[in-house]
Amino acid sequence: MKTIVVITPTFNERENINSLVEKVEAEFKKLDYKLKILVIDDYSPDGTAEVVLKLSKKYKNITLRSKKKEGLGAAYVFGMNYALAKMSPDLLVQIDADWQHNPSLLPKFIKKIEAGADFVIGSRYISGGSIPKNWGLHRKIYSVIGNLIVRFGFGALAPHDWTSGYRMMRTEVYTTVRKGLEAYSGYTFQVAFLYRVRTMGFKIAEVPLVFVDRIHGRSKIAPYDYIKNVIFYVINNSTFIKYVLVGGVGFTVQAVTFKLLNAIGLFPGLSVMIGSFFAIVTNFLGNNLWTFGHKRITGVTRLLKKFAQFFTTSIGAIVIQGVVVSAGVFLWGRALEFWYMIFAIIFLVIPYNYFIYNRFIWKTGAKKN
Ligand SMILES: Nc1nc2c(ncn2[C@@H]2O[C@H](COP(=O)(O)OP(=O)(O)OP(=O)(O)O)[C@@H](O)[C@H]2O)c(=O)[nH]1
Ligand SMILES: [Mg+2]
Repeated sequence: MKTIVVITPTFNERENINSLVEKVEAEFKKLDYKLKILVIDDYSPDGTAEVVLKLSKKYKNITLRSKKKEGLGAAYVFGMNYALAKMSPDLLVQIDADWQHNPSLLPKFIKKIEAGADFVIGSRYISGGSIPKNWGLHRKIYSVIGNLIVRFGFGALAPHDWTSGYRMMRTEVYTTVRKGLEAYSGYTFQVAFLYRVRTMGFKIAEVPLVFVDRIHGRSKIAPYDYIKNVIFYVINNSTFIKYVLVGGVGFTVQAVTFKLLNAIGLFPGLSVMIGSFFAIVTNFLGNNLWTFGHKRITGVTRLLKKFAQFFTTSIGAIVIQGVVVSAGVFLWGRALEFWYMIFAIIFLVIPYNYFIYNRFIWKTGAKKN
């Protein structure tokens, strides 16, 4: 029989933990799994630990570990490492103690695993899932926008819910992604964890989660800090967002040079060429140092060779804009000429360059050439 370890982190969940544990126990009566429950409590001042100790007298499969307060991610890393060392799990579960993650979904999670998934998420952003109707507008916006930023940054159509903390996984998923996870001691842990799971190519499934508001106790999340940390994490890990930001700087350099040179009396045709050259240099350096920093080109000869290649491919972007703007003017006249250029940049130049950079300039294994 397979062993499943359900880990729940607690901080001041005295009013929730008893009924939650009872419900998890009840769910597993119907299932052919050996259940173990692991509560990671950060010395909650409200006496959560005493309630768990009482429960552990009634159910022999409950373990309580207490530690100093270090945040949600730290509690999970501690709990998962403990489970690996002492509880021989085949499956691991992350569940909040505050009843926002209904244990009645656990059999559905297990079905997904049995059907071949490695990692299952209780998802609020798929059909059948939802966030609380009574949440204030700002909380709804934080949650929805936070998820969209992550999905856009990572180019991820799926999974749909990156910040949900209701998850089940095969143990090997954790052992594969665990290295370095200690760095994410707070709520960003969930995003960093899932990013690694997805990057390693594990099969991810989602189960709709109706996420209700807490009834007892208080939320520990600081939404503003949370979304700020998530955005930093995504920017730091998303090649595409870095590429767009560097492109924005390049565009600004070009515009400023153009205006300055024109102001000192240079012929605009010449200013625009000098401006484009500066933008190309800015893009090359910015992308080499930051966007593709993990594949950085080094050495004077290689840098010059790659810059020549970069310069040549940039001509493609110039031609694309030339063709689109000319076609626009030819078909619909000059009134919208600026917008033809913007259209060409957003829908053609950005994808074109991104493709070329990944495929030719900073291609994987580029060091060998
Ligand atoms: N051990 C431990 N548990 C924590 C810590 N912070 C939060 N938790 C627990 O993690 C779970 C989720 O925390 P919540 O504060 O409910 O966060 P949330 O569910 O994202 O936010 P709400 O929707 O506002 O409840 C709960 O079971 C908390 O008790 C912590 O620092 N240590
Ligand atoms: Mg909660």
